[in-house]
Amino acid sequence: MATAQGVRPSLVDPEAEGAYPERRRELQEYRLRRLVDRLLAADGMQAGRLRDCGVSRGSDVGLDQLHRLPFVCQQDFWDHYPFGLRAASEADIVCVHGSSGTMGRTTLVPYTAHDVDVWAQVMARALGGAGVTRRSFVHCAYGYGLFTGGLGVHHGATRLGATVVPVSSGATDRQLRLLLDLRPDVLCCTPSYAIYLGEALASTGIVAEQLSLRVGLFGAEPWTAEMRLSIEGLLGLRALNIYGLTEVIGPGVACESLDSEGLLNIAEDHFYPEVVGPDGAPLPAGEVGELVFTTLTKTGTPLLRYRTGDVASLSGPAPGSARTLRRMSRVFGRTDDMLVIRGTNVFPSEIETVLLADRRVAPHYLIVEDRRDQSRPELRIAVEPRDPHGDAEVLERELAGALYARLGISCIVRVLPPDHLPREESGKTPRLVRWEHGVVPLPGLE
Ligand code: DLL
Repeated sequence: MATAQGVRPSLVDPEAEGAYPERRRELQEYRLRRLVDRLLAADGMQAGRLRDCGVSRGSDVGLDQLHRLPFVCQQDFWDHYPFGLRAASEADIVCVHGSSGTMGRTTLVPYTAHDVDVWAQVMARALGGAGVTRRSFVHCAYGYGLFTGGLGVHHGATRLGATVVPVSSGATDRQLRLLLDLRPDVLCCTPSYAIYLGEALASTGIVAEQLSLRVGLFGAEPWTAEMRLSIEGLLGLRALNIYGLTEVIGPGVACESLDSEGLLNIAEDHFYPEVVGPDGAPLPAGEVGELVFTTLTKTGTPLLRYRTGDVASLSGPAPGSARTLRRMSRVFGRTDDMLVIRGTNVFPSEIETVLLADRRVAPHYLIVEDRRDQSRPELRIAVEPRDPHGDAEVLERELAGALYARLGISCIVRVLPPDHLPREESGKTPRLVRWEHGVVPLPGLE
């Protein structure tokens, strides 16, 4: 496997990944109609909404009129907790996955054997696009459990015939030992855990060149180009972005490949993407809005027009690539984590871009939205310096200046001592905290 820029990894499923776009659209159209028939037959909440729109069979709908069909959203999962959106019979469900959701409420999603098969297939494609082959050794440090990260990568790696080491998350000392002893070429984990692992390695005096890693698939939380550089520097690999969500399937909905030019190829033969504005109206390619997915082939919990809350844009296929799939940008943020500070809209990832562009800043930060005075919200930002002996006051002043120049708002920046910010060893790292009353969420940020 080569990871240099310009490498074109072969397709795992040429018929699906390399189909003529017109041919794929016919397939999507056909699958959409069958999906609508499945939803109507299940006679659940989504069937009711379809009938309210005058749809009584699949042949009533087409991709051109998709925007007229009703949405489904996370609140619907909560309102019908635990399994109210299930469309298959109980006997056909083979597993349940879940996420704690962005508002801390659990969303549970039942999968059929068919869904798991689709998942393995799209994950195998994602890994293949990163140059992973049957000869690869995949160190999977996503959590195994209700969270889809660990098992999703696992299904895809075994489908591909690679060797997967199901290390799961946490127990970092053991992870380091396995990275050295088993010499995997592929690492899969959250980007924040990749940083954590890289720093733990560096603290033991091991340099990236002593590792055998060549590529990593990092996702499950937002990250920026600046974070990518940090990970690549620490671990000596090519860092690719993988996206997905439990409600739709888990990881594998979209993934960068070595030749996708920084955007993520969408498995759009299974997950039909749209981007909509705040009013729900579809936006043209290139415009940034909320991602919406229709799960064309799922049977356990099929979803018509699921509003993800994730903010991104759509693009056509990578020019000259054998992959003809449409691509999506990285996720810029979530509709529910967009901060409105004194009238200015800010996504936490824009703040990350500014912070990590400064080489004096370590890739750890926390944004505190201070709303104790509702009429004058403040952003307080904690960072850690790479060099503990640097001038903290100068760094604070200069970062505040850079944030003002980029975002147009003044922020209070505090440089805290190294290792002062909380690290998450077993999952997604919270980067944003709201402070409405009580004591400061992080000492030193007052
Ligand atoms: O995070 C699935 C996953 C596992 C994706 C491993 C990639 C790798 P959930 O726990 O349901 O599923 O969380 C889904 O995480 O709606 C996004 O807000 C966020 N997310 C996932 N991948 C990315 C990414 C998994 N690459 C929620 N960039 C989604 C930014 C991401 N955000």
